[in-house]
Amino acid sequence: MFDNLSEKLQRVFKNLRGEGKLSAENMEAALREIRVALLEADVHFRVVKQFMEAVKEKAMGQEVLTALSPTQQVIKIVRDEMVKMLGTHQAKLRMANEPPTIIMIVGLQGSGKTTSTGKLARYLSKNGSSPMMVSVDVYRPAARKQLSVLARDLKLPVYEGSADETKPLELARGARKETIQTGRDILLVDTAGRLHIDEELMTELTELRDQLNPAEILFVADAMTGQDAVKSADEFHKRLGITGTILTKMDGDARGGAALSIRSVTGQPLKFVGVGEKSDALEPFHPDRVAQRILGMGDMLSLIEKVEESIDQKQAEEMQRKLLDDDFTLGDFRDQMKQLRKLGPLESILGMMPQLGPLKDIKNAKIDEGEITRLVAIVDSMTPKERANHMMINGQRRKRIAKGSGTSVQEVNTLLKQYSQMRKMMKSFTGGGGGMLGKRLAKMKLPSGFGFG
Ligand SMILES: Nc1nc2c(ncn2[C@@H]2O[C@H](COP(=O)(O)OP(=O)(O)OP(=O)(O)O)[C@@H](O)[C@H]2O)c(=O)[nH]1
Ligand SMILES: [Mg+2]
Repeated sequence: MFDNLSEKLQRVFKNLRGEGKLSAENMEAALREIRVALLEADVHFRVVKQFMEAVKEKAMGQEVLTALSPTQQVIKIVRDEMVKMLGTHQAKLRMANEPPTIIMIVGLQGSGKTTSTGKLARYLSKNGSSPMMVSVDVYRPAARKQLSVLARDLKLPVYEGSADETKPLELARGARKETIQTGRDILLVDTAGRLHIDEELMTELTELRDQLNPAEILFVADAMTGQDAVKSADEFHKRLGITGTILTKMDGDARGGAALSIRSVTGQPLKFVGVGEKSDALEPFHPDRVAQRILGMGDMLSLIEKVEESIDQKQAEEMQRKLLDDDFTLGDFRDQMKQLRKLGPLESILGMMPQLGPLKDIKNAKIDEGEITRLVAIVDSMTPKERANHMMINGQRRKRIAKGSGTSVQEVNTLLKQYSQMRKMMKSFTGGGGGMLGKRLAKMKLPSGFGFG
């Protein structure tokens, strides 16, 4: 569904990455392209405006993670804002304090209310609830029949109503009573739809709402109808106060932008998406996963997440300073190793960093978990003085350290050699003559341990 948008955004990021440096101009250009991509994907213009303002402000501002390259930062900002636009958290269904919880399903004709009622009943019963359904669509005889058939297939109860219950309010009242009497905890109320929002429908829905006091009023929006879905969501919300949206027909080929706009426009979360006609084609809506899918940069995004999770910003800056001041001790070396371990397998990290091109060979460094653990043990067996000054570690001391760490003198020697090499290498990167690579690395401030081996 988001194929087009996804493709365009990825192109923007790819172009950005191609630029050696992120300047105000290419940033402007990238932002312009992102804006056009969103509009073309049918995202509501007001939402686009908000989105772009937020991205711009952050991108130009100081709110940056120095462990990421400038391009990665732009991607991160766009990702964060996208998640925000979609709702940040997965919105759970609200439950009433006292059962039964009543959920009203509302929306325009043909949006998928009845289908979604069945899907939701199935979902709830699979998740430990015992739902009851009722259709209060008294205008089309087939409408209630449709829900009964669905319920029968699902082997879930539907309230059929008695002969004297001919009005929506009467049916709803009867259904609620039946729900309580049969010990069910949730009542799903499928309501009638109209081609357009009209007074009569709204009055009926507000009366139902006032009588039922529902925990949820879910607006069913047909993703295929684009901005119309956004507009009617907005109107339903103003008249009725919806508590969330079910977005149907996400399996279709709509551009998807409307889907991205409803939450921002109504202020109410997207709770579920319908992805097919069958009863099991309903998914809870996960803003982060959808953003991920749209940006289509799984690897880059997970790297960003890993860096966010595991790199202590202060520590990284401190490390940077130490490298520059030639103050990088064995203790720091150990700490870097520990950070590397938190980041996960070295190869996968390096694989995720396209701008490390010239450093690709380091992939062969092959530092594995066990090795890091051994290195850490060796450094731990040194005295603070030894860690501060590796030159003092003579043969006698090496023997002691090997014994203390359960390793061999050979391994201690190797570690010391690698540490010296790394210092030399890092110094050439971060010190004056480091050239392009050094400057880049310095800017990224990633754990420098991978220079090792
Ligand atoms: N592909 C696809 N089709 C869907 C989805 N949800 C509903 N439909 C189809 O949309 C059509 C209308 O669905 P209904 O559930 O009858 O819609 P409604 O809102 O109850 O319609 P009215 O009661 O007439 O207002 C049916 O053909 C459904 O199979 C979905 O997520 N994906
Ligand atoms: Mg219906």
